Amino acid sequence: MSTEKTPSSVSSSSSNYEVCKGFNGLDKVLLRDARGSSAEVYLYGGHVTSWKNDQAEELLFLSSKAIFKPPKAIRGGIPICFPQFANLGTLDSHGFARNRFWTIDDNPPPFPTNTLSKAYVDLILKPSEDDIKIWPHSFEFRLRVALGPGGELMLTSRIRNTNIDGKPFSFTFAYHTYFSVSDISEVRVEGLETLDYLDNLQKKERFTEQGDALTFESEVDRIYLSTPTKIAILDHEKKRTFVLRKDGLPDSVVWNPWDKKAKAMTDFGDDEYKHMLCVEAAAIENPITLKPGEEWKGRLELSTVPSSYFSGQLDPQRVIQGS
Ligand code: TA6
Repeated sequence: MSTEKTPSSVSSSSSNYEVCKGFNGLDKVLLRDARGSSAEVYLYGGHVTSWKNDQAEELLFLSSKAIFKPPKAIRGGIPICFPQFANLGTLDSHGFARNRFWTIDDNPPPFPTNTLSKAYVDLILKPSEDDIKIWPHSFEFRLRVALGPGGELMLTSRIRNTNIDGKPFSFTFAYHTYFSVSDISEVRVEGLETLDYLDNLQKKERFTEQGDALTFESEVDRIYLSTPTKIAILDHEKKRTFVLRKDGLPDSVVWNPWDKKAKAMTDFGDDEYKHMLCVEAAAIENPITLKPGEEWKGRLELSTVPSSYFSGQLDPQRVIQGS
């Protein structure tokens, strides 16, 4: 991964962000919140590659072998899977949004909710002629990436069907988030207990999760169905709990390639599986269908809480049931 250049600051009445050159000269947007948290978004893929708290600690995993060169998707951060999740269709794995160049949308339509901080940017993706050849639909995909007053990272996708031939279209979707964890064998995921899932390691056979929190000791690749709007990822060693909130995204994918798959991936370090976990807010089981003129919204909010026995935050139920 190569060097970076000095940013040029862009401040509009409502938002302020900086645009600069990232790895391989790719354009990226820097967001900074007054309290010190920050985020980076590459226009290539509309891809968040960094989210840091007010202590400048990186909260997302980005592979040291990530390739910042089209058509390869960036390994880590938050790739966006659209209009197809994984191989659930005729397109390449996870669709094409993650390996297209997005642009900054300086004149977005009114945003549904008030973004409290000014640290946000609006991106937009529209299909190219080549995209329409492989997926014959016209759409506008607007993505707002924002930092909240408490350092939360919020991604809001608005996808509109702009077909003029009256045709509806259907798609599947995921925020393929790579969380940075201290030691995968010390991590627990709370909120998916007793739910059904499709196991990608067993031909998508359907199983029911046992009662306890998820822990990890081997490869996992599962699509949990109809999951709660809040999920907790507890990293004991870091005494940190990630809280994932989601709207319009009923499913959750949990993935860790473990050692063998890690070795097989050229853009992933052999031991890096120990320090990452993907928990992905998704819409997979029931594809989203939009008629012309209709718009879908899918929102992800990530935050962290210190998890210690004293704060009671180690009691995931308090995290899941709390505000
Ligand atoms: O989200 C889980 C998954 O679909 C896994 O099956 C694995 O393939 C992973 O995504 C990574 O996919 P990628 O196409 O980025 O190599």
